[in-house]
Amino acid sequence: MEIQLWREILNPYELAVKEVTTKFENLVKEHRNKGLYCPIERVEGRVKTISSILDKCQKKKIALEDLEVRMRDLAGIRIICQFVEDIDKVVEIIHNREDMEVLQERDYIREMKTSGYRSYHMIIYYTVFTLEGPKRLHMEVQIRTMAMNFWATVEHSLQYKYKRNIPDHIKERLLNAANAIIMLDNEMSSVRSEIMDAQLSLRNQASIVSDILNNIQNLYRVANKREIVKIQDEFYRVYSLNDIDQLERFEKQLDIIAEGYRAQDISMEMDVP
Ligand code: 0O2
Repeated sequence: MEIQLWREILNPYELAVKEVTTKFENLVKEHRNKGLYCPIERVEGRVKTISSILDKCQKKKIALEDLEVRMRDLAGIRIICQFVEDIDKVVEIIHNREDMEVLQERDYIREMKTSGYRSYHMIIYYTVFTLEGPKRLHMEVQIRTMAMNFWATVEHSLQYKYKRNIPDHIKERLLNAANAIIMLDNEMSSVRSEIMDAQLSLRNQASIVSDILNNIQNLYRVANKREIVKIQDEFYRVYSLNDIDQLERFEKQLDIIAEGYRAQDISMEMDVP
């Protein structure tokens, strides 16, 4: 097939990967902005490379004219979660979306592959809009924990190195590692709520500090120097107490001072062209 034709075929898949990645990333952002825990840690996306497509066509005896019907992972999204429990939540999110239609699901988490591979796979339909009009295409979504992802990435490199013929002694090691990863994920699940609390409060603290610094910076333009220095010193004092309630109280007091000076509006007014 001519390179030009490959590009024409793969372009809509690239668009689909970009759109779906952005949609999931935005979901993460929305959760964080609202101070909510997000079951998605990060999102990756790729269009299968031409050499990988040719390899798979050969292996699965797929004729090039059947490519788009039979190779359903030309577009692929990988959703990485922190905890195993998050995976079911992501699956539910995908089922509830109106822009994605689930065609097939494979649960390699409850039923691990003989290689030790674990991941939740979904094939979905997704529609992109191109010059030629709407195009409904297949997309593979792989959902797994960070630990499962680590294993799969390492094993994938070994598959490549040994041309899918990994020696038995390495296969055995990989299976041991896969079992260790099941244990690791289980251990992490047992302290999930502790970890989630810690992460939320860390993010909350970061957002309070950024709000305070924003206000101090704006006040620099309007308040007198001595007052600013006092506020700054007070901020360092409160910060060093390592007490989120005190920091929150300081943030509110500073909001009132800034409101008095209309300092909060300054940056917005300055942004207007
Ligand atoms: P690549 O290079 O990652 O794209 P189907 O795709 O449905 O026609 P298949 O391949 O049996 O048939 O589907 P399956 O088993 O759901 O696997 C699809 C993808 O999952 C694979 O794509 C891999 O990305 C991943 N995967 C499946 N099994 C393993 C495994 O044992 N180890 C690792 N590391 N990844 C695995 P490709 O096209 O095989 O490869």
